[in-house]
Parts: sequence; structure tokens; C-alpha cells
Amino acid sequence: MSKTLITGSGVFTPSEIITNEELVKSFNAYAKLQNEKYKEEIEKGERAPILYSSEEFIVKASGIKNRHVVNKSGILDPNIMHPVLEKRKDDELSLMAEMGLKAAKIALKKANKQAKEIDCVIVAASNFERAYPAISIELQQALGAGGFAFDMNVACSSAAFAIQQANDMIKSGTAKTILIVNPEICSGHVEWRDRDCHFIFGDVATALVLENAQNATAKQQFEIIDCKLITKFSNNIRNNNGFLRRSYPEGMKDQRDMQFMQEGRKVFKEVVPLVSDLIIEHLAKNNLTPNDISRLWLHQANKSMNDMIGKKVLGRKPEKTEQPNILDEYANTSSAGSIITFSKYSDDLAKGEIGIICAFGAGYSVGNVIVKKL
Ligand code: CO8
Repeated sequence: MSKTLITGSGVFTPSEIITNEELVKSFNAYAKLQNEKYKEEIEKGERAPILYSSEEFIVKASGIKNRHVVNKSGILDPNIMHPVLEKRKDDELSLMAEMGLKAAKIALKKANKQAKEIDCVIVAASNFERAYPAISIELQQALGAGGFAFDMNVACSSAAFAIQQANDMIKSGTAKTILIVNPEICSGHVEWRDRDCHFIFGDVATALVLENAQNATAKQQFEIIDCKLITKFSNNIRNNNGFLRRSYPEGMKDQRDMQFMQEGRKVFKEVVPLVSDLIIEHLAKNNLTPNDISRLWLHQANKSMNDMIGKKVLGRKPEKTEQPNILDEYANTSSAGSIITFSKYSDDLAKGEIGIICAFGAGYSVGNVIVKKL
């Protein structure tokens, strides 16, 4: 059976940055305005005041210092508190396709491939700006790629699940060269007015080229040794927005559960063992030990969480270089997080070194991909 290689990767980073300092300043201005507006109810005990956010808490709880976003002015305006974007015409490229295109071009160049050589495009992300036509089909046309395209969503695990699909399609001969793109506009989906989560997310797009080994000409090549996926239902990370919204009595009102919601502590506690057990079992199934692993490209949700997973898997504290962290610069970028670390911190691996790309998140869902540098 033919081998699947990852031969290209790319990251498109939006130019606008929000620091923790700016974020907390605007959140606290919003809290002050709201508390003044509802002063009477708060004094009567009928309404809880909005508590202030703090930079110290954010860094300590998550390791996040900055986030890149597609529009910062709306997010930072205490009277708006969400991105403000111009609505595009139907014949203009969508924002997700535009971001994905930029990441895809970088990945294609690295893979030494022309767009026309791509015979499958997968857009894998946790949020889609429209239901149809698929963003992937729009991107396929914008790139000039052939074959077929489809969108898929497994929240933060979307990229890892897409790698598994692509690996199967290449091995079975369904496609030869597959482009996976992860445009994540998390800023449109997070609740910037909720201090428990307002600091967590950022925007980015990542891309990977996967291909049959026989066609590969790229300088950097990683063989996919094996993929493993698991899912286990949980309501602890949830979003209730959807196409039935207007059908509900309260449908079009501004409701909290239409944005990202999570029980962060529970997620932390439940996901760490789920992920570390899966990685350890997956390595054993492939006759590998933690000592065989040179790099862990983990999903970027929380630094302490990743430190714990790394320690459980390796049986010791991982070195900084073994487990790259991009949370400080990008925050949580959902499905793109592990691919950013792979793209930025993989060229230095020596021939024969092995690493894992591991993503986890809502669902719950976990996807682990074992790769070897060729
Ligand atoms: N400033 C100051 N204090 C705060 C703040 C703040 N901003 N926020 C909370 N506090 C307070 C709390 O109110 C609490 O106070 P008290 O003790 O008085 O009740 C105290 O600080 C501690 O709060 P927490 O217990 O919530 O703090 P934690 O240490 O647990 O940290 C985290 C919170 C950072 C959320 C942490 O629990 C975490 O990261 N957990 C893991 C979450 C995770 O990995 N989730 C994955 C989500 S990503 C995913 O699956 C993709 C979904 C789809 C993408 C969505 C795109 C938007």
C-alpha cells in the first residue's frame, strides 16, 4: 500500500493583534458601563455586577498574552464587543476562503506543488460562515484545484480528523494530493462580554498538503505512520446557534448560548486523561515508546493542560523545544493550533525522528497523528 506524506504546511496570520492589556482595558470599560446602567438592580440584589478581568489571571490560567484577529476595533469598543466586518457580495471571495487561500499558497509552495495538482480540498474548521455552498468548493475554484472538495467540522480536532480522512483517501487511491485548510475566525464566535472566556481565542488560517509518496518532491517530508481518533459526548463545550434559531420563541434575541460556552475546569479535568491515555495507547499499538518521540505538536488551548499531557506521555517534564507553545502569541485558534506548531517547529527535526500531531476539544473529540521525518 502506498505511503502518505505531509509535504507542505502554511500559516496565514491576520495582522491585527490584541494584547491582554488592551483586552482587559476594554472589557473593564464594558463592565463599568453595564454596572452603571444596571446600578439600581445591582443595589437591590436583583442582578449580579460584572466583575473585572485581569491580565495576571489570564496569563496564569492560560498562558495567553496576545491574539491575532480579523478586526480589533469592534471587539475593543465597549459599546460593541464583537468584530465588525463588511458584508461581502455573493460574487466576492468569502473571508474564510480568502484566509484559507493565503495559507494554502504558502503550503503549496513548500510542497513544491501547483494548485492544479491538488485533487481534493478539505476545509476543516470549528465554525463556518455559511451553510452552503461549501467553503472548500469556493476555495477549490479560487485556487484552480481539480477533483472534489468538502467541508467538515469536529471543532478543535477538525484538522487531525481531516488528516485521517486524507490519509485513507490517498492510501485507497481516491485522491493523490490533498489540501487541508483550517480557517478559524474564532473572534466571531467567542463571547467577548464574558470574562470567563473573553481572553481565550484568536483568528488564523493553516494549511497542509498531503500526498502519495511516489509524487513527492518537497524538501521537508513527513510520513504518516498512523492516525487514531476517538469521540465521547460531552456538553461541557457547546454552542447552540444554528439554522433552527429563528424557529424558537426566543430565537432572534441576543442569547448567551448562541456563542461559545464551556465549563473550563471540567474540560481541563476530563480531557487531560482522555488525551494522554489515547497518545500512550496509540504509541504502544505502533510499537513505539515515549522515548521514541522527539516532538509533541499539541492543540493549543491551555499551557498548563499541555504541560500536564506532555508530562503524562513522556513520564517527565517536556523540554520547551520538544513541545512548542504558541498560545502566548496566538491564543487558542481551535483546529489550527496544532498545525501552527507543526508548521513553525518541524523543519529542524532530523531524518527518522518521530513526532505527534494531537488535537482535542469539543465533542469531546481527540485525534492523534504519528509522523516520521524522512
Ligand atoms: N479575570 C479575572 N478573574 C477571572 C477571569 C478573568 N478574566 N475569568 C475567571 N475569573 C475568576 C473566576 O470567576 C473564578 O473566581 P472564583 O474562584 O471566585 O469563582 C477564578 O477566576 C477561577 O476561574 P476558573 O476556575 O474558571 O479558572 P481556571 O483556572 O479553570 O481557568 C480556563 C479557566 C482558562 C478556561 C481553564 O479552565 C481552561 O483552559 N480549561 C480548558 C478549556 C479547554 O481546553 N477548552 C477547549 C475549548 S476549545 C474547543 O474545543 C473548540 C471549541 C470551538 C471553537 C470555538 C471558537 C470560539
